[in-house]
Amino acid sequence: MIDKQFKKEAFKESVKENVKFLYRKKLEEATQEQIFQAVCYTVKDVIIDNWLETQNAYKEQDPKTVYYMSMEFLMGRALGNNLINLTAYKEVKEALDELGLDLNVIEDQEPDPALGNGGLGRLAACFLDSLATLNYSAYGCGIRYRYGMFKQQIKDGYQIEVPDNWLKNGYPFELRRPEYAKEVHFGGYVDVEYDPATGSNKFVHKGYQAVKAVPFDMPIVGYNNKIVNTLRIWDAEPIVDFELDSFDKGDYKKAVEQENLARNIVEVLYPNDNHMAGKELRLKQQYFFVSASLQAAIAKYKKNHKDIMKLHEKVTFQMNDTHPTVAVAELMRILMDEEGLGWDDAWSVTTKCVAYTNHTIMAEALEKWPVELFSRLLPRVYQIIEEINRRFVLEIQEKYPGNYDKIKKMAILYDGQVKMAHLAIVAGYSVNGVAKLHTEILKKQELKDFYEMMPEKFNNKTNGITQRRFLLHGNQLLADWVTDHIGPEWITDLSQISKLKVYVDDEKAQQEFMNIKYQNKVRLAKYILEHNGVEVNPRSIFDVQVKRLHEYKRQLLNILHVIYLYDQIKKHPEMDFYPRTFIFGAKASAGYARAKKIIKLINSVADVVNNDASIEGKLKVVFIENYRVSNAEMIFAAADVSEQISTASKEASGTGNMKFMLNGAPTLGTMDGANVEIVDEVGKENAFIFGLSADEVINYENNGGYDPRVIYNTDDEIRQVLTELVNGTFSSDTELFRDLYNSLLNQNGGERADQYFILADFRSYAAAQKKVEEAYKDEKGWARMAMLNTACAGKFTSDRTIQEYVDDIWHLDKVYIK
Ligand code: Z16
Repeated sequence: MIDKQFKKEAFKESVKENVKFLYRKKLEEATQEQIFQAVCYTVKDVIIDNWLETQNAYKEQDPKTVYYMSMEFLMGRALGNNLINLTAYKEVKEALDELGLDLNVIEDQEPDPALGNGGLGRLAACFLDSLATLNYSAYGCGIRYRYGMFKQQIKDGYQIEVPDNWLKNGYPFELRRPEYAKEVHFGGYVDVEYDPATGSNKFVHKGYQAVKAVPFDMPIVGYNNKIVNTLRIWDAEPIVDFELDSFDKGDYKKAVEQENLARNIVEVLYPNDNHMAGKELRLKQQYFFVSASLQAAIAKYKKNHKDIMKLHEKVTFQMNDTHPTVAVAELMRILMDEEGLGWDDAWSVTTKCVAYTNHTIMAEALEKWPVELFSRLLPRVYQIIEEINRRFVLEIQEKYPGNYDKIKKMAILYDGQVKMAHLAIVAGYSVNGVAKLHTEILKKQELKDFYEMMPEKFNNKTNGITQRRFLLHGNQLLADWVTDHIGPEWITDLSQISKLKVYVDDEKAQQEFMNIKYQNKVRLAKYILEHNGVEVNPRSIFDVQVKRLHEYKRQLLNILHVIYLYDQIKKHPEMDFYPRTFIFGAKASAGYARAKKIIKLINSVADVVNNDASIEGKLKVVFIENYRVSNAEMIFAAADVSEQISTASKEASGTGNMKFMLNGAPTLGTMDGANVEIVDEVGKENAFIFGLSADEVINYENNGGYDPRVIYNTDDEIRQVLTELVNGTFSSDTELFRDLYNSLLNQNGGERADQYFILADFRSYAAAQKKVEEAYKDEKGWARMAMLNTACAGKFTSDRTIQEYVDDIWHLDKVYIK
């Protein structure tokens, strides 16, 4: 119990009061959505007290602050999570019970704030939770998109994208802060003017369009420590008054343009994961929130510090991927043009303030902007990048005289492009990868030249997830069971969960653990029946692959294997087969045709398999519509098998893998990303590992690929599976899946045949799947393995990740609230 508001009676009164003043209604007359709003306002009242106290403590203690700069924050619902972190969940549930209300139903009223695509955005959300819980001063800095990640509907097996109007009914936890608004400038040109005051030239940006950036703050509640940090997301508004008073007075066209600019900028999240679309509006979004965030951070610093040269002692900016890396040049601009520093001083401060996290080696994700576009949109910032580049090229020449290849590979400006990763590495005081293997590949392959020139910058920070959302909230049965056995310390110290190891051979504990899994499977089966109209057997193996749809993640391998099993059962109806439910969930980028075709294939296979009475329900295939944070929590809790089957070297880390592990689902996966470290922790006998290694894949790639036709020609069963893509088995239109078929067998333009090594890994995947089945039949053995996965998940808390960032990169100070 934290505060008087959560004494049950006071809480109930407050909810009734809120329903009254918000809606002029009695509780009995209010809709569930209205009650949701009323409950949120009651909870927000408590949060605001803590928020004020936290910000006062920060003012008094003046700790160093991290600004986590990210285009994406995939927060998921706030109500349940806030109650969990206020340690008020159970009391509130009871209080609502007494009012005849169901907290689960009320939680379900909340739209998922889905201001992110997938792993990168969810990681940012887990990091904010851990920063607050570990008593660190932190801001998340991002964009308040009017429309977040689209809602996915499945019609006739096809994905339909529906706009996500998450602000429709008003979002109760956000606060508009117009007093902290900032101006951001686009376009125009730069004049050089002599400044008699300093006797030197200054650069003046003119003829630009301006937008007003208005911050909205969301509270980030730490677990049971009274800390409330802030996620600050920026909205855009036109600058009307300014325009009418300026020298442009009466410039109607410009006023309209500024109005449109403001409206467009924050309209929608680009729905691409691991892919750069190269749109001008995207660069506008990036500069918009970066400029506003930096201005706000510097204004805040200057309130109680005089010396801008010491900015790095109190402030650090972490750039989440290349998306916010224009921050490097924008910080230089502010320090020089607004704070009056010279180049060397500005560079010295900037390079102590900014750090960069790389999240991918996928070539199509690397951000490179055409110089023409960049310099037109951000003329002054571009000028600064030119100068950073000029000086860096000189450094390269000094270190590698006459080696023009180095310049070609490392310059920030080359071939008419601005290479954002290079800018981030040159300016950043830290460059990190997100899993051991990924960081090694960065050092040895992708960023080899940079590593050779500045090895001291490079480090690894293996990703993590918050156990507060993905166990305590998402799997309350298991959370209670864990607490009953080892106490509640795991909630803020996940390493404690290893204490469960003493129970893995205890039959009673095994039964309880598997019974909880069963109940969670029943809950998911009910959801599937309600949403898909498919009946699944909760006694079958729940084999789950949920993540963004991407060829490198190889959902295609999974569904081809399902087809293979289907063929086997049809051919040998008498054979031993343990019932299996293959569960998929995935959004495809709206413009990613092949990914959408894979969704259609999964649904087409599901139609055939689920309705074939001859296989007696041994095999079911389910595609869960609109996979998102809220249903993810339920899906992880119910999984028996965690599919992590990316082509080795391609998945930088993965974080879903950790959520499954924590919830007791062994990994069926490749030696990729953080899977490698999962196996290190749990032991290879408690995972199902298959496929080419990263080295083998990279070797093939550097030597022209491999020939999938050898496999096609020699393996009859694989050939049969592929043939069924184009012979009418799953669609009367035999051309429907032709592109998928071709992609596996034919090279196409610059794209190699089967560039993600699906056929190469097929047999070893099928063999690993066979081992899963054998292992599952051994009930005790399986229970032991599942429990060991939970017990060995301690490393994968984002609390550990954040502490490593603090120790090695940020050097933040802890703040305690009395
Ligand atoms: C993204 O979600 C990721 C990388 C990236 O460059 C862009 C986006 Cl939007 C993902 C990685 O694919 C995944 O392996 C990793 O776990 C996640 O970022 C968080 O680091």
